This record gives sequence, C-alpha cells and structure tokens, in this order.
Amino acid sequence: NRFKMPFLDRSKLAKNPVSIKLFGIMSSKQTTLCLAADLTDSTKILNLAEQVGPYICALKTHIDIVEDFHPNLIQPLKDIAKRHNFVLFEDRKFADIGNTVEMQYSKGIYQISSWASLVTAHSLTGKGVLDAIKGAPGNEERGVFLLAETSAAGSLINDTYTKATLKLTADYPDLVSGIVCQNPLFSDSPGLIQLTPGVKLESKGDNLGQQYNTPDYVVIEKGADIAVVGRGITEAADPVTAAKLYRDVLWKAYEKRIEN
Ligand code: BMP
Repeated sequence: NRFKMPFLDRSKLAKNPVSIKLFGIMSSKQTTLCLAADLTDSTKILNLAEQVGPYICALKTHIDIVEDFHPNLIQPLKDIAKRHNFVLFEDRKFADIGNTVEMQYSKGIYQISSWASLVTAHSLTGKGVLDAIKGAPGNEERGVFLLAETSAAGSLINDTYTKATLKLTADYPDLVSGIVCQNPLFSDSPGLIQLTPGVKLESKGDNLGQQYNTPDYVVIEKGADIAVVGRGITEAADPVTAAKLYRDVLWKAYEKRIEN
C-alpha cells in the first residue's frame, strides 16, 4: 500500500504528469511541504516564495486575495518556481457547472490555467468540473486535487460524499493528481497524492473553525503525503526558519512511515 512506498516508486504508478513531477521534486528536495502563501501583497508573496523556495515542493495561492494583483505578478512567480523547482498551485476550489468552471479556470484577470500547474476543485457538481478543467485552454501540464474532506469544524461533507469523490477520482486518472483530505481514505492507488491542510506544530485552531494537527500526526497516523502549512510559517517570527523546521519534521515523519 502507498503508506509504506517511497515517493519515487509511486511516481512510476502515477498517471498525471504533475503528480509525476511532484513525486520527483519531493524525492530530490526531500520535502513534502506545501506553503499556503495566503498574503494579500504581491511583493510579500514574491519575497516569501524566493526565501522558502528551497524548502517547499509546492506554493499554494489564493490569487483572489491579492489586493494589488496585476498580471505582472505571474512571470516572476513562475521564474521563482522554476529556479527553486516547486510547483504553482492555485487553491481555487472550483465548484460550478462545467461551462462556468472552464471560464473561471482560463479567463478573467487571473487566467489560472496559464500558470498554475495544480488547482483544487470541489466534487460537488460532479464530472463536469473535471471535464471543464481537462478541456480548457492553457498549460498542457495540469493536475487537480479534489476535496474529499475539509479541516473545517462543522463541515457538511459526509461519508457518502467523501466516498463518491473517491469514485469520481478513479474515472480521471490522467487528470487528478490527488485528494485533499484529513484521513487515510485510500491505501491503494499509490499514484495518487494525499494533500492534508490544517497542519501546525502548535495551537489547536483559529476562531473561524480551522482545526490543526501536528506534522507527525498527519503523516504517520493520517497518511498525508503533502502537508499544507500557512500561518504556521507566514505568521512565524522568522518564516524561513519555520519553513525549514516544517520541512525537516515532515520529512522525518515520512521516512519513519516508510521504514520497515
Ligand atoms: P493555515 O495553515 O494558515 O490554516 O492555512 C491553511 C490553508 O489550507 C488555507 O489556504 C486554506 O484555504 C487551505 N485549506 C484548509 O485549511 N482546509 C481544507 O480543508 C482545505 C484547504 O484548502
């Protein structure tokens, strides 16, 4: 099963090109850390990306929170991602009918499909979302992380929804990179990546329902392959030291998990 398999072995079983790339980056840079760069200022995002670039496998954005957004932000962000070898990941959580998603993904001021190798989507509206992302113009290399669970307290997602999401995933092996979830929902399908947000070394949550677990717990007990860390890094006194620390702790947990 995937919990005991090294990433490089799993990359051979992955069908999505971005997953294959991610497994390679994770192995060579020895990092499973995805930074949630939830900052509202372009320059701050670029500076942070440059500084923590060596320690992350992916940089996750919410591009619609950037107050001074200009398309000029994208090229330098792509350059930094290339130089430090990490993947750009827009956490758009698409959830509309396919036709609307296609436009949201490729048009408007953000033109997400032209720069983000990875995006998130809700499975709520079914296969149309995936068909839209698959067929829209933009970068050839694209992957989707489908939300099967959330870290939010009181989430309306239930077991039936989670199971149906996994079933949908199976129909799009070449498009779906992985699943966003909190529990080890799939032990087979080693080509799929488990992405787990709500990760922090300390603190139990925020006042808006976020629920945190520690890096060790999510990787060893809950099967996380990639851990998303936002405020644990962005709000640390020294974000670069914090990123290094999260990277090290997460990687040790992964090594412990695959150890026989
Ligand atoms: P933080 O570590 O600061 O709580 O940030 C978590 C990030 O992960 C946010 O960008 C949020 O949108 C995202 N996220 C989450 O927290 N829980 C989920 O279930 C899914 C998410 O994408």
